[in-house]
Amino acid sequence: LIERTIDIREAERFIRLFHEENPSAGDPHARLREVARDVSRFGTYVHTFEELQFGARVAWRNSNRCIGRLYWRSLKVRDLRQVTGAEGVAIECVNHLREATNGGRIRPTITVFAPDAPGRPAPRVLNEQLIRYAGYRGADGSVTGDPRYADFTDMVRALGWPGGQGGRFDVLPLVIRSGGAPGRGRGGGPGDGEPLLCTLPGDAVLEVPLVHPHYPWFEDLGLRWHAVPAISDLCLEIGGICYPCAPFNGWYMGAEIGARNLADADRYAQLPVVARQLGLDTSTERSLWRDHALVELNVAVLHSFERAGVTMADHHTESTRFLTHLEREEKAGRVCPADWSWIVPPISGGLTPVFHRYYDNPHLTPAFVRHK
Ligand code: HEM
Ligand code: NRG
Repeated sequence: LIERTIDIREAERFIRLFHEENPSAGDPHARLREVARDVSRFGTYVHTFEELQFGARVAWRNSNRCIGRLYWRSLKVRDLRQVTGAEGVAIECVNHLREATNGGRIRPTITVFAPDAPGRPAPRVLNEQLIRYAGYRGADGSVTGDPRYADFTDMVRALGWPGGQGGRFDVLPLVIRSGGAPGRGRGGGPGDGEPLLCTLPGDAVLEVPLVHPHYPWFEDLGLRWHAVPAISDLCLEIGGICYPCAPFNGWYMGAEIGARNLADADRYAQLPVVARQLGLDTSTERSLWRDHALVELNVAVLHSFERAGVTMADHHTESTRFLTHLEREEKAGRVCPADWSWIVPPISGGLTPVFHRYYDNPHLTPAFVRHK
């Protein structure tokens, strides 16, 4: 929510960057004057489509936690800034998933909805990602499903979500808080009234059942994961303007699922289950049963996505691509900000080249930021 005008210095810095990196856009001076005038009159200004597209791509390029940035120039930008209502946001999030999923050939995509304007906050998606699994709390304190979303699941049930099948992989509904409207006596506060709940239609959610290339019993674990990671709770900040509703996706790196979502003790905690099936000695850490089970789980994830024809990267390939990206950025005369602790994969870190070096890590804009 912005009550005041946007920061003109941020706007000017962005316009200069846009013209520097896009020589065909010509001299920035006319545009700078226009932007300064709009900001002084209206407290904000409107990006051209080219500025928006460039801003979103550079926000990806500046994402210091992201190993997948080699293809930042090919991000598909869906301009839906005219959509200001919760229903419209829900419909277009579903369309985003359909277009980005593309039958398994995943296309990195961002949908940009209306920005915050002075006194008129924009709508927001409250889900952390467009597709996430519910976590149902049992009477004994255990959770069925993804424990990470137990609080969120409580919240949507309080809002009237009847709940799915009560299973381990029930897709949560979208929860969209509508924006405020000017002059409606809302005091500029974000959408009063209940947020909108929207069940994702089945054809918008591609999922992959997990099997192992050598162990038939693996299928009986009943594990699965969704094809598309689509982060929906970060603000896209470009030239002083905040787009609070700008869900984006790329494809998964297998280890995100195999070494974290299904392996973490506070998530699906599958390592003891896999180890038991493998007949490993779990009575001592020195048998490295956890490590062995972790590798087999990750083999299953990569194999299953490949079998299903769904785009996924392995951590070795994605690490090599990231070093190529670093080289290209250096050649272009830019520093590539990177956070070692997020870039290094959560499995076999030292086997990947990204482990064996340090990185610059300045905070650059445009950027994806977490607002309160
Ligand atoms: C984080 C991979 C596309 C922006 C990450 C992480 C991985 C990753 C492994 C760390 C996640 C974690 O540890 O939980 C990839 C791959 C992509 C891709 C393989 C394939 C194309 C994108 C795109 C964007 C993006 C298209 C934005 C336009 C980010 C951001 C984070 C991140 C902002 C940090 C998220 C946070 O702070 O929670 N990415 N990414 N990535 N990525 Fe990417
Ligand atoms: N680890 C999270 C997803 C974080 C972002 N990862 C990507 N992003 N691959 C998870 O759901 O496991 N992306 O835009 O492709």
